[in-house]
Amino acid sequence: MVQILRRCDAEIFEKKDHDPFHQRLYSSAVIQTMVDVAKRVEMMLRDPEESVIVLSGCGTSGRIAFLLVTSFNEMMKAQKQKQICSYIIAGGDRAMLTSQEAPEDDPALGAHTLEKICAGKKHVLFIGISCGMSAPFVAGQLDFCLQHLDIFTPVLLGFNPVHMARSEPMQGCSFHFKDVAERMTAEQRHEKAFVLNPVLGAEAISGSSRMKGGSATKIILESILLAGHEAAFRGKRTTPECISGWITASEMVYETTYSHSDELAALIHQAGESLRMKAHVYYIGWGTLGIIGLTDASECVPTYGADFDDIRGFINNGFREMKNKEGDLSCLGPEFVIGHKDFVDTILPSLSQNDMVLFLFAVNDDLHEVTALADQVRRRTSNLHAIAHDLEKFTIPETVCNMFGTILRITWPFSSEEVNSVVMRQRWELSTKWCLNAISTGAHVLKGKVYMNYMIDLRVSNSKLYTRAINILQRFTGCSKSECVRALLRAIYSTEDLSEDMTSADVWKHTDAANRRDRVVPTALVMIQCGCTLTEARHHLDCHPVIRDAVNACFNSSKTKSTVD
Ligand code: F1P
Repeated sequence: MVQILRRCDAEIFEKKDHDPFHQRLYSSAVIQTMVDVAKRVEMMLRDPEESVIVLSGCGTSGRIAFLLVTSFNEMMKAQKQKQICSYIIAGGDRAMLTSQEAPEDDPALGAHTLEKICAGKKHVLFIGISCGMSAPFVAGQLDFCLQHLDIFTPVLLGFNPVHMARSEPMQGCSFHFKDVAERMTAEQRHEKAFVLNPVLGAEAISGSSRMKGGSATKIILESILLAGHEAAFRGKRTTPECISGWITASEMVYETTYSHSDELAALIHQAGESLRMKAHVYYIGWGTLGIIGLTDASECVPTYGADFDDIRGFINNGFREMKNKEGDLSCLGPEFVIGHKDFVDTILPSLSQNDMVLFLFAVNDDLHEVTALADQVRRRTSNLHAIAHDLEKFTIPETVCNMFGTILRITWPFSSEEVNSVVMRQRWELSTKWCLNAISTGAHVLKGKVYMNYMIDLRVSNSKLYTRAINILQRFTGCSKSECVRALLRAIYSTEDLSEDMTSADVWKHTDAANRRDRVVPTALVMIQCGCTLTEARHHLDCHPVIRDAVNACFNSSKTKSTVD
C-alpha cells in the first residue's frame, strides 16, 4: 500500500506537458497563474488597511484554508505586520473537527458568509477551494465575487478541467458550478479572475480528495502566499522560477517522506490491527502537527463511515493552540474534546494494549512535555509510536526516540537557522499529512472498509456524496439508476415500502435522513445484488462484520445462483 500511495502521490509532481487539455502543477500556464495570483497577494499586503485575503472551502479544503491562514497570520504577527488573511469553512469552526457536509450544499450561505467577512474592505482577494470543482457553497461565493469585480478578485482552486466541473442543479440557484467556472475562465482573459486547476491524477481511494487534493491545495497556496510575502517585504520579484522552486521544495518533502516506507508500513499495519480489534488509534500532536492529526482523524467519519473515536486526534493546549475564530468549542460534545489534558483525563485511564497511540512532534516542540506524556502512556501500553521531525544539526535526543516502539523519524537536511521558520514547519506539516493519510487510509483498507478502491461505506451526507453513492451502486451491480436510487432510499428511510413523500422529496431531505444512519450504501448494495429485503440485507451485514467480506460474499452467492439458474 505504501508503494501504491507513493506512486499515486508522485503524480502531483508529474512533469509531462504534452496534453493540452490537462494542465499539470508544473505546466507553464499553471505556474503563470500562480505568479499572477502571488502578485495580487503582494498588492494586498502593500495596502493592509483596505485589503483582505480570504481562503474558503468545505470539509478538507476548509481545514487546509484554516491551517494556511493561521500559520500565515502567525508569521505576519511575528514580523509585526497586519494580519490580513481570513478563512471560511462551510459549517463554521465545528466543521474543522466533525463532518458538517450539509452547509456545503448552500450557495447562498457561502455568499452571505463571504459578504459579512469582507464588509468595508476595498480590495478582496478571494480564493475558493473545491478539489472536485463541485461545492455549491464555494460556487455561491465565486458568483458573488463575479458580481462585484470592482472589489473582489476571485480565484478558483480545484483539480478538474473546467468542462468536468459539476453541472448538477444547486439549491435555490439557476446556475451550477460549471457555469461559474466558465464565467471565471472568461474573466481570466481580462485578469479579473483566475482559475487554478492542474490535474493531479486519480486519488488512490476514488473520490478521497482529502489526500492528493488536500496536499496539492497546501502546496499551491503556501507557494503563492509566501511568494507574495517575499515580494512585498523583501523586494523579491515573483517569477515563474521562484514559484517552481517552491513546488520543487515540496517535491523534496514528498521524496524524503516516502523514503521512510518501512516505518510507514509498520505504522499502517499497527493502526490496521487496532481498528480490526475494534480498538482505537490516538494521534497526540504538538502545534500545527496536532492540527494535521485532528484533520486526518475527523475525515475518517465521512470517508469510511468510521465512528468518531475509531481514530481521534488531540493537540497540546486544546483550542488555545488551534487559535480558531470561534474559540473553545469543547462544550459541543465529545468530538470537540481535543486537549492532551483531556486525553489524559478521559482516555488514558481505560487505554488498552490494543489501542495505538501515535505522537506527532518536532525537535522544537517541548520535548520535556513529550517525554512526560510518553512516560504516562507507557505505563498503560507499549503500543506507543511516533512520527518525529528534526534537523541534521539539531536532533531529537536518543533517549526520547527510544520511548517509542516504531519511530518514523525524519532528519531534514536544513540549517538550524531555519528551525523556527514557518517554512520549515509547513514542510513538517506536509510530511506528517502524507504519513497520516497513508496510515488512516491503509488502516481502513485493512479493516475492510474499502472495496476495489471505493469507499463503500461512505456517509451519504450531502448531494455530492448522494450522487457518489448511486454511482458506486450502479458500478458494482450494473443495475439501472432508478433501481439503485430506490434501493438507496429504502436503506436511508429504513423501509421496504417507499411512500410518495419519500420518493418525491428533494436530495437534501434524503441526505439529512442518511446522515443519521449507518451502513447505508452496503445495505443498498446487498439488497440489489442479492435481491433481498432490508431485514435480510442487514442480517447479511451482521453476519459479515467486515464490509468488504460482506460485499464479496454477496457477489459470490449471486454468481453461484446465476450459474445454477
Ligand atoms: C469538499 C468535501 C471533501 C470531503 C467530502 C465532501 O470537497 O468536503 O473535503 O472529503 O468529499 O466534500 P471539495 O469541494 O474540495 O471537492
